[in-house]
Amino acid sequence: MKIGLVGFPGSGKTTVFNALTGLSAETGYGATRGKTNLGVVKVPDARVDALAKLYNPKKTVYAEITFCDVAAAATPGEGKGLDERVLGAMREVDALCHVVRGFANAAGEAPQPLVEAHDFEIEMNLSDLILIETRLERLKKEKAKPAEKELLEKLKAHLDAGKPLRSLEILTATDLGSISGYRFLTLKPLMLILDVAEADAAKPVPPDLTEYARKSGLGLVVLAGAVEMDIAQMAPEEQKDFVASLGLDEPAAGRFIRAAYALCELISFLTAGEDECRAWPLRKGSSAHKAAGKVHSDIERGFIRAEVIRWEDLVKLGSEAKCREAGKLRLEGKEYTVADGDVINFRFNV
Ligand SMILES: Nc1nc2c(ncn2[C@@H]2O[C@H](COP(=O)(O)OP(=O)(O)OP(=O)(O)O)[C@@H](O)[C@H]2O)c(=O)[nH]1
Ligand SMILES: [Mg+2]
Repeated sequence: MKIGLVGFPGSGKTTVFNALTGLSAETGYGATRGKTNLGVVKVPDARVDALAKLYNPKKTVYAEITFCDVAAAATPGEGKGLDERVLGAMREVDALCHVVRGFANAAGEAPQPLVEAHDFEIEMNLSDLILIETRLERLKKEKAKPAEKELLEKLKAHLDAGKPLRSLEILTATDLGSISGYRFLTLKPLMLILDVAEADAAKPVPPDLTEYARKSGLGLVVLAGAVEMDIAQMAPEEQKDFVASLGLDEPAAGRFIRAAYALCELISFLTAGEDECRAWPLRKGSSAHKAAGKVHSDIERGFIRAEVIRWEDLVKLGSEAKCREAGKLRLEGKEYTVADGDVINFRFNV
């Protein structure tokens, strides 16, 4: 899963990228011009921590996602818009996190988060519209594919009304399949990240931005990018003390990473034992059979049963045997829909 950090030039994308990944890509307005930074991050997971405490395993493995700091516009001073190359790079990712500037920049410009969030949505909307119009022009000449034409006309009307495609509820799975090749920006899951100055980290989010996010059904995370970037550079022990001194339980980056993970419609199922405690990413709504395939193709092929325990029960009762005694271990078949936080032991035969 690749999640794009996107936004207007100088909005704080690379700063947030560093805060999330602990890397030190060059920041500063224009520093990322022509470059794309990539970083893999572990998804913090208290359930994995709790299981690892119980089993003391040789290996502890967290789920991972990739963040991509999508390069800013091509030339400095070109204005605030997004160029084709940036829009193209945005099409490559699975979900978008829009980094909105919430701090006064070096030029002394006050932040205008609501304007920025809205303008960015318009840029994406226009970009999708242009794709559709180009395609419709071609279809007109070909005089074929009436179904595709009809569908694209519907999408166009929705975009013309200023609405993102993700809010078009009439799309069926078949529709979505047939348009997946376009990689429409306004169809991708989207979340807002407001990058604020340190002094504003604990202040309430501007109500107009909260309202905008609520109305558009978008997640919203507030994060003091510059401080979080410093935190990410610290040794773990130092990090803990510093975060506590700010009055937080954990770095905001952790909260954000989990939100981005959920944005991609991913859940985690867990496996636990003396060898390894591990979180496995799985698309929400997937079957136990599919989950088995994540662990190993042999397990998928020879699937017999999934032994499922809720992680809370396992941690509370202390062992699989105790869970079995207490009736907290369930036997599930191939079709069982895996839930977030299920600890699964697959029985298989090859
Ligand atoms: N005060 C303050 N400054 C910040 C914060 N986040 C970023 N900045 C500053 O804003 C400038 C731009 O930040 P970047 O993270 O490089 O922004 P960007 O979106 O990657 O910029 P481009 O790649 O040019 O589009 C840098 O000088 C940062 O130090 C913040 O939370 N507070
Ligand atoms: Mg940058």
